[in-house]
Amino acid sequence: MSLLFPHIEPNNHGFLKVDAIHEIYYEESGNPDGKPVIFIHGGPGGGTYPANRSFWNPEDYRIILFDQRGCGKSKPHACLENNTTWHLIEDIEKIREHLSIEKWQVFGGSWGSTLSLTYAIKFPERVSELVLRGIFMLRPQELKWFYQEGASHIFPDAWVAYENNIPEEERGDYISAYYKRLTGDDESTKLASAKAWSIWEGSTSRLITDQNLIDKTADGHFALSFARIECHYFINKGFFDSETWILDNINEVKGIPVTIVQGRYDVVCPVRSAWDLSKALPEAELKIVEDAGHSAAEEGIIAELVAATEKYKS
Ligand code: STX
Repeated sequence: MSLLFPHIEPNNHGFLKVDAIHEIYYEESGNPDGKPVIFIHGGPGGGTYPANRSFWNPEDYRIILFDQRGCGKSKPHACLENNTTWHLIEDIEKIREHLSIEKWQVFGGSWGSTLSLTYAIKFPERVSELVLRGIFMLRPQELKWFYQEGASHIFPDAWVAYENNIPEEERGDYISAYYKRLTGDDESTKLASAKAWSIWEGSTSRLITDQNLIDKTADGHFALSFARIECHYFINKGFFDSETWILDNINEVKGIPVTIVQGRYDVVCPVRSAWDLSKALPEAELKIVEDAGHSAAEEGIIAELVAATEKYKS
């Protein structure tokens, strides 16, 4: 049984030209006079899907989705130029102004939580609430856990393909080794590396491995933007000027209601980060779902996310 609201089609969609290179896809669904919410997708590099519209009652909410630079329907695909956290923050403001929205709910999981928190730190007056899932703050220990050593001990079977894509002498720093291949001139190496990187994440995102998610992450078009953009952000440490930038600046969001939904067995973004965030934000509500992993598609996670959007709807 799905606890999501029924599938809906957008009432409006378009492309916003944000600079000389990038055009950003955005769409609006639900009630045009409802409470505005913006959905911030993961990765970075993941893109949005129609099911992402269904975390809110469409009678109550004006639901806005957009594909971050280089992802989904945004153009040019997988482009790393002019593509940093700070460009994405500016794009969110451009979409808000374009749609004449004063203030909105900001909803994001995984990298979507990183970007949601960063936006709220920069523009707290624009955020009515934060609904966050699978907390990721892009700290060195979080990257090391998933891309170097840690998650590899829980999924050694899935790790083999990620590891084998890189020659032994370069395995001391997988992010650098992948970056070289994902940004190099050899198209077949680039595609093979993108798939290996992306499938690793697809194989580890659900409590119970889901072949549909693995197939999605194995798709060449998806993998190229997902892997290239993720690796570009990670080698650049999220373009933050300190390793703990979000926690260092968390005081800026202290007036905003925050709900954090976190799977206990999230192997991509372990619960430690949600815990650290909730300690820094004592007013935030932390919901640990005992039988879930990282994905927003897991039942217990959906139930808590929908409970939060229902609570915040009026
Ligand atoms: N990246 C985490 C993230 O945002 C570190 C993310 N994790 N899994 C996904 O996105 C997919 C479900 C798109 C594979």
